[in-house]
Amino acid sequence: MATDDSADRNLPAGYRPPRVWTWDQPSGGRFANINRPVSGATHEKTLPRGKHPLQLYSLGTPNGQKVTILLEELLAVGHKGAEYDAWLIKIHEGEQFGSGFVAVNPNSKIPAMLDYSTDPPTRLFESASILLYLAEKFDAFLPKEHYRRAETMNWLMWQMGSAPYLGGGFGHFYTYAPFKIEYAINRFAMEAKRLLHVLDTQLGRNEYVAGDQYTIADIANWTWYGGIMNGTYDAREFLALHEYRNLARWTELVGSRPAVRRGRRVNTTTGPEELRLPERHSAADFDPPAR
Ligand SMILES: N[C@@H](CCC(=O)N[C@@H](CS)C(=O)NCC(=O)O)C(=O)O
Repeated sequence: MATDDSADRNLPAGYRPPRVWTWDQPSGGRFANINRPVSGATHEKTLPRGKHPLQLYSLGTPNGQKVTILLEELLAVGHKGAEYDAWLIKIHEGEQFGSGFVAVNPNSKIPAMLDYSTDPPTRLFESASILLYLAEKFDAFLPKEHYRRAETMNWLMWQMGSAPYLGGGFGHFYTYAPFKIEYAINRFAMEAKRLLHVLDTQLGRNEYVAGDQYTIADIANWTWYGGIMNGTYDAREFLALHEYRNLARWTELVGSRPAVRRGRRVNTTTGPEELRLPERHSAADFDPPAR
């Protein structure tokens, strides 16, 4: 509840929250047309199914790329069972509200996955849940020793808890909101810098996020924190990202892995043409198209 009795400083000036909030106007901004205050399907639509046991329904955002990077890493070390079909879900067109998608993820967010190698098929949603499921299924990128495993989980959960501040808070108000709100930008720039400093400090003491091994904690954090270092939200100058030298080292280290380079292309539909791969159904899809 607001503590200041004067509404003059509110934005817009004079605004007072009503006694009961009602959904009577779009909020403006990039996601206004798809946001609703209720969950559930808006239309009937079955999901496509390809030939592999793992069916991924996603988009090449930081949360989506986590899964495709791990799948490409698993394939790179020889886990043939990690072959997958990656289908595109156009979230800006509301495809996450189709009945088939909602049956896999009642929260209507990418990434979502079905594993048909189990009976009944296993449904998966929440990117960290998918990472953990795959790491356990293939016994890879998740250390077994007590301390290392706990550290991996610590940093995996830290990333999941911090993403709404980095993306939904800083990214939203600095980049996507229809107008700039100083209060919101200050609040979330402060938090974004604090988070960047947490990770930079950890990477000053360790080669990888959870210690001396590359794990699912690196994959989860790289798509977000490596992303912002590489230009997401166009905030390099605003957040003085050059200050985070350890983060810069690790961003480059992880980003140069061939599986990371492949995984980040999957379900990507924007950016340079050669880095896009809207759908992926086999390793051959990465080959440059014949001219
Ligand atoms: N905590 C979820 C967040 C997933 C999420 O926010 N996905 C976004 C794209 S990165 C989405 O599907 N947005 C569509 C919408 O909000 O309707 C996860 O890590 O999987």
